Amino acid sequence: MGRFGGEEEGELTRNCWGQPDFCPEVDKTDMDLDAVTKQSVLHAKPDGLILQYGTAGFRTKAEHLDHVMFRMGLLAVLRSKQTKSTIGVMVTASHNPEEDNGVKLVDPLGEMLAASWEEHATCLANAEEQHLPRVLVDISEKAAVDLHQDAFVVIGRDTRPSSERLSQSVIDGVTVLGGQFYDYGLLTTPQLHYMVFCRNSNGQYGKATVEGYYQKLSSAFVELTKQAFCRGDDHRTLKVDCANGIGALKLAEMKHYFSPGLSVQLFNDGTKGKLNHLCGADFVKSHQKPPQGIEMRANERCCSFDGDADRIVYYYHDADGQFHLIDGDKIATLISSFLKELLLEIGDGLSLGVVQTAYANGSSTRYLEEVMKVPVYCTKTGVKHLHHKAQEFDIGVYFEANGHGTVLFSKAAETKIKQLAKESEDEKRKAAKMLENIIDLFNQTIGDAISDMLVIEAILALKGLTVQQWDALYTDLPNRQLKVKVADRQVISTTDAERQVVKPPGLQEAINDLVKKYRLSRAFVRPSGTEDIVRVYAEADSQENTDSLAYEVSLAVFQLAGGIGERPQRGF
Ligand code: 16G
Ligand code: MG
Repeated sequence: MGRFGGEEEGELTRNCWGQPDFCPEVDKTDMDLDAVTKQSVLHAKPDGLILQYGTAGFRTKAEHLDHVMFRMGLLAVLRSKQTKSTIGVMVTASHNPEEDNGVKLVDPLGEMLAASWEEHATCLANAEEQHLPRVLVDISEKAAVDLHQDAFVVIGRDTRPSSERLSQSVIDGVTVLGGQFYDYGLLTTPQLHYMVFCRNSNGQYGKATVEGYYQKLSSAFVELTKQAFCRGDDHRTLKVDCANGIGALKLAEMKHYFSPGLSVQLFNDGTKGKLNHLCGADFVKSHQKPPQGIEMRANERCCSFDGDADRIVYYYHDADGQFHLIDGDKIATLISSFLKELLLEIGDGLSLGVVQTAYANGSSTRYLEEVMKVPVYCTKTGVKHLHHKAQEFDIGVYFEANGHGTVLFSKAAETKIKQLAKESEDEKRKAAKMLENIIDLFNQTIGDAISDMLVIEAILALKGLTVQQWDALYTDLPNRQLKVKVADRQVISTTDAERQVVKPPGLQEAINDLVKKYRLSRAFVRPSGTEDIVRVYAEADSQENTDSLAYEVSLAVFQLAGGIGERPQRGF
């Protein structure tokens, strides 16, 4: 048998979508496909299992993922050769239950994997064992991969019990294709994104070590807050629910770097509870209640990370014991108003834009546009969509309501700010210096709970704002999210950043009629990218009306889009 598993070159075959294809003409001697075949047997694909590289990579029960991990190791090598850069592989399933796992690739600038490679990833993950070598060759050909190039892959993983073994499978994939690798072990997702960018910018973005990450963020935080703490406001504490995930380990290591400016008290640190179980940012946002395992006193500032620490939400109990959630929308508002003030001070005409999704509370959009006079844009759900839109501004703020977001500064904006911080006169220089530190404090590769937390804490300290004052910027419209089970969620297709349904016919008209019945109302539906369900979102003038609207829209989805199982019920 030859190195290509005995297949003849140029022979008519089927590609991974089952269409006839010609075996491509790449120099296969640069991939030891025999070795791949042998190793792959040790990471065999379960028969008939089809998975999709979704919004945030592959995600399913951990026991079904071994072959996917091995193959993403292979793919990372090809992507690294093609881009002539270091590529990241993160093993995590974020806020999903502990039994799940997942994997995503990180592109050279620390961004999410390019869309065309998501297709390659899906192809490779679903190839039957005997077609694997051919699919690898096919991808190399289609993507014009120079197989003579060296490849380097960095790997990180969260704290799930399955993650260590699965990241070993990634390493098997990398090494069998001759790639070099560095295994960072336990990392938050945003830390891995940071490492990738540091390496590909030759250290310009920062030092590609955990220590380098702690130092870069902490020194920016300390510099930025010097002014506030000089006023004597030096005793700030924050309670952090770490979702029993990786955020707890990393924050415990890091907190000494930014204390005494801020002291954090960690809860759900993984010593007792289960990952993401009744805690974490996703739980708090979707249930609109505090996590278990945290002691909250009236008016105390608390926040929750999700399982891989790329999302954050804040909250507090008021004196009457009422719970108040401060989600991604309000975080974006706080950050944008602070940035806008600084930009006015430096007066340099740099553009500021805010990017949201359809899930953004209507009150937040109104406040940003009408009170703050900031342009707001809406994209489809998923970080990559928001991130790309935010790159169009000098300064682009993006946040999903669920608490995932960051701020991007264009190269030109960064240069301008650095120059002003050196040259201009006093007031201007002070504002420019603050912006300079803010640039360093944000993780510009992806939303990062630790970095966002430090930015928020710095702003609150500098502005002398309490959590209640922040919350009072605007009042959220009551909102409700529901899930509907349908036979095939792909029967629903949407347009206008997921705000309008195109198919099935009649559904949008039905939603429009229902929305008309209520005041200040809005509703939309979209197929989830991470679960086998359709999501329904509604908001209106009162919680009662919102719940009623959400129920009626769910029923319309059930009836017009092939609902299965129990019909949606009134009351929650
Ligand atoms: C993923 C996305 C998140 C999005 C969510 C939507 C990334 C890194 N994460 O977690 O941004 O809000 O999916 O899930 O892109 P859904 O499609 O099930 O509503
Ligand atoms: Mg996450």
